[in-house]
Order: sequence, then C-alpha cells, then structure tokens
Amino acid sequence: MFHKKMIRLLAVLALSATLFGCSKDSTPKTSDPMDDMAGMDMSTPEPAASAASAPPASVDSVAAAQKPTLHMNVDVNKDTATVHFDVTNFKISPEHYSQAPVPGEGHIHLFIDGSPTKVAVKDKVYQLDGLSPGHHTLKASLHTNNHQPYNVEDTAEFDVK
Ligand SMILES: [Cu+2]
Repeated sequence: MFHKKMIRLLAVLALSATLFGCSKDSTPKTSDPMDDMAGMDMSTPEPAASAASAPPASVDSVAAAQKPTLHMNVDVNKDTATVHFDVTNFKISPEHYSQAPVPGEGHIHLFIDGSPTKVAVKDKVYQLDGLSPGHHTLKASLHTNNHQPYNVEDTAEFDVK
C-alpha cells in the first residue's frame, strides 16, 4: 500500500519536472518534495524554452531532475579507511530505518571487496578498521527506508600498505 502510494507520488514529481523543466544544476533544492507539489500551479506552465539548456533528453532525464546522487571519497590512514558519502536530493534517515518508504529518504548499502553482505550505513561517514594490506574495493548504493534500491551507486578503490 505504501509502495503504491510512493509510485504515484514519484509519477506526480516526474510530471511536475516535465512541466517546469527543472534544472538540477541551477538551484539545488533541499526542500521537501511535498512543498514543490503544493506550489505547483497548473495554470501557468513555463515556456518550453527553459528546457533548452538541459542535457539532451533521455529516458531517465525526467526522473533525474529529482533523482538522488551519491559520491564516495575514501581517506586511508594505515589500516583504516574513512569513507565519506556526499549525497544530493537525499536525506539519510536513521530514524526511519526499516520503516515506510519516503521519497528522497533512506540509507546506504556498502559492499566491501565484492562481499555479497551489505553494511547498512546511516551516516555520512563510515570507518573501516583493521584492513588487510593490498587493494580494496567499495560499492555503495542508495536505498529507501525499506531497503528498495534508488538505482544510484558509486564505487571507490584504494590501497592499504
Ligand atoms: Cu537497507
């Protein structure tokens, strides 16, 4: 039931993005998506020209206007790696972990050295201790409160001496 509701909400957001040609580069929005919907005025659609500066349309470009992004940076110090997660259009919400999905909310799944076992990360920083010498790989992905993928991922590689 919640799932169905979320899909409908996403559809509305996608529609509003189509109408107004949102550019995610110009004004990064940190506001709640619900605010955008409340402010939607169907009577005065913006000219289509505003979309001219947008990248070439692709199947995903409409959804991309509100789609979260994830970038991972790793600082290595001896056998410790500190992973920093930069997210946009995304709120890490440990308080809602494993609860009902909320668009734009959730947590990070981290996979270390190809392990099929995820680490659930609920903060913007995560520390890996006691790493073995050699090459290491990380894969991180964004997930809803109830663990469904946003299909947003990043990878990182680093060496421990
Ligand atoms: Cu999860």
